[in-house]
Amino acid sequence: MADQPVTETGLVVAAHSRRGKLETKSGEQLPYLIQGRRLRVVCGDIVDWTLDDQGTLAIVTGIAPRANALERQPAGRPGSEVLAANLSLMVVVCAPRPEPDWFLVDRYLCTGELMGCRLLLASNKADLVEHEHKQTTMLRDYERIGYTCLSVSAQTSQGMDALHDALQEQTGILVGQSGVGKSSLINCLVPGADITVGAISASIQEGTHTTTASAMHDLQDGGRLIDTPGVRDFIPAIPQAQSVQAGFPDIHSAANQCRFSNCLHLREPDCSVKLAVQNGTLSQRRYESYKRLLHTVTG
Ligand SMILES: Nc1nc2c(ncn2[C@@H]2O[C@H](COP(=O)(O)OP(=O)(O)OP(=O)(O)O)[C@@H](O)[C@H]2O)c(=O)[nH]1
Ligand SMILES: [Mg+2]
Ligand SMILES: [Zn+2]
Repeated sequence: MADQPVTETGLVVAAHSRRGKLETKSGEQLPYLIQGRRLRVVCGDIVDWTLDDQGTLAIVTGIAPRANALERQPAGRPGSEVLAANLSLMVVVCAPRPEPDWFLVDRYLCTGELMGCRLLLASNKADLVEHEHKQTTMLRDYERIGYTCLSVSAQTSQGMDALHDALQEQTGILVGQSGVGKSSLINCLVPGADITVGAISASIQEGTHTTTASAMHDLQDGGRLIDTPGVRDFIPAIPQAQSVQAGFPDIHSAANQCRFSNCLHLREPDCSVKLAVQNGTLSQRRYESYKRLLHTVTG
């Protein structure tokens, strides 16, 4: 009788529908194929695998329970789509060009909070000084909430040591609009990564969606970092309206004097969140982000 194939565990470092690449426990990288139609594997997943008969391909047979998952609601259809798993840190990348979408930044921060991730805002292209003032003002707002914001430049390497330090021993993910420089930052942090980067379109001043699949990279001195395709839209998969405020620490802490414990801070009387917006202790822009996201979640 033939020997039973030995099942081992591995870490998914690249995933494209049924195929991808995993890292074995000994650190070797192997291409994989998923067995069965129902399994859906993403970057960061820990999977069970056996070697195929040729000894060159890993056959993935199962996924370990996820500690957390980055999930979005696909536009126009119900349910949720998992984009990456088992993350300890989310780095939300923005830049003065393309024109920042701060509501998108807020949606990512909310998602990271609900996932229990550490959060970091990386403002890239700090070398584009003509935009410095506006960018700094926005970042100060986020710092006031308690988020760490780093001004970095993949071009001049400004701030890269601080970003490198923040990523130590973390499983991090870079998220943000197309063209903000996520792949460029990884090229800076990981010698030899050599990821293709794409120019900002001259006509519409937007990124050109250069990265098309997530991939995980090992950092020098420990830590891993996932590069993701840039997005135009990202609708977090949040099951209940009440959860949204748990993803906005500034709103959550202003809510302690609301008359109703289940106050959504919309039209309820004696709402301390609305009062905080009126007297300027809570950012009107963040409150608007909260309301827009709440509206999206509740349809
Ligand atoms: N001036 C300047 N340009 C940068 C910097 N970082 C990246 N860029 C440029 O911005 C453009 C987009 O960079 P990418 O790294 O491809 O951006 P991305 O976020 O990975 O984009 P997608 O893969 O489409 O999501 C390229 O032309 C880069 O050269 C920077 O620090 N300063
Ligand atoms: Mg990219
Ligand atoms: Zn309230």
